[in-house]
Amino acid sequence: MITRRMLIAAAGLAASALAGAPTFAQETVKVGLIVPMTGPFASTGRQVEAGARTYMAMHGDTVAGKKIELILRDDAGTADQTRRIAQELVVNDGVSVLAGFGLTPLALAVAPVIGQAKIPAIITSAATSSITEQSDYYVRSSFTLPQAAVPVATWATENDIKRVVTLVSDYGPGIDAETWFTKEFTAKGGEIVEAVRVPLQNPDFAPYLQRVRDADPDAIFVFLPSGVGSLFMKQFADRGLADAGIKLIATGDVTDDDILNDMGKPALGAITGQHYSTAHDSPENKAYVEAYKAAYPDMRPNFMSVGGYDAMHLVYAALEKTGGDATGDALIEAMKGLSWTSPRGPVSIDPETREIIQNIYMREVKEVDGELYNVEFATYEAVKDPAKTSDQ
Ligand code: VNL
Repeated sequence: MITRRMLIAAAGLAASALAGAPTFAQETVKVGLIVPMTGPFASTGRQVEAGARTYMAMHGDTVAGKKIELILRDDAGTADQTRRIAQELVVNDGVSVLAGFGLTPLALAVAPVIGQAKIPAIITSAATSSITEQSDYYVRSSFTLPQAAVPVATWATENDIKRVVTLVSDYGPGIDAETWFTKEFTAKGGEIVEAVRVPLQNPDFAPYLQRVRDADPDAIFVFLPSGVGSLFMKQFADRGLADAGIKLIATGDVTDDDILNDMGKPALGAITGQHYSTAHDSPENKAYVEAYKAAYPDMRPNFMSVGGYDAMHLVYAALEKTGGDATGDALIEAMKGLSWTSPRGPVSIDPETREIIQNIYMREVKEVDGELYNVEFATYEAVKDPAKTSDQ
């Protein structure tokens, strides 16, 4: 005989079984963020983390019924560690997405891991064009050096700059910057007087800058990775290049908003091309800078931070599109073709190349209210990575 007491007990059991089971709406999607938080490129890691966390502060930590968990890991800028950490995050933590990768060799190190796990890796920082060709699971929220360097070259030829010395870090993004600046600049009638490549680690610019001064070009075109610009700017001033009338043109990595304010007078007047400036004038950027500074009062958001911010947007928007399906193939497919308004301006993900299509702004370093900023004065709209466009 079934008694009333037995029924109540059964109902209680069922209720507790339900309470114990993870309800669908509470499921967690883990995002593994691997960046250098220590070592010479720690500023990149700090900025990417701050951008990603600011996105979550502004948009909450649930999307499509899933709770988003960000797991931050420091690879100290060493490719072996990037690969090992990526493996651990996949196998032990069960992440659905990887993101980060402060430098090109670090991004390249995870290609075999994401290919095997079949999960997306969102590149927030590294900017050598060819990285995304090494796996179908890469998608980029940063930029590529050809994308930034070509507009700088176009602008130079239209502004009476005829003879240029190029100076770049001697690795992937530097070679990309040199190649694509030169291609555009010479196609439009400019002349490259000399091409200088400096070591990535501990560069001493002084001897090279002396050579540049002797060559007496109209301008020097420079690419150096984020963080290295301060030392360059000091030696540029010390060697009297600006006084000799040699103009500084560069990709925005050199006048990085993170360090620009400390560069002082020598940076004034530098002309750069890039996709993000703290000073970008839009409601979206105003809201971003405000939220960022509320959480990180001692920092200024730079282009690395916006790579972190938009990486999180990619995760959120892809999950919304898949209705919460966080399997790798569903996510990477959903990311292709997404478009949105970033703090940097209008952007989209090229479905063919998984590269970000974005405006490249020409900027001049100016003093505004006692601080140095990259002030935008011209826009090249919806620039694709030229290294992957067949008509180039
Ligand atoms: C890279 C490109 C790194 C641009 C950067 O800063 C940068 C890279 C650390 O691809 O290694 O500003």
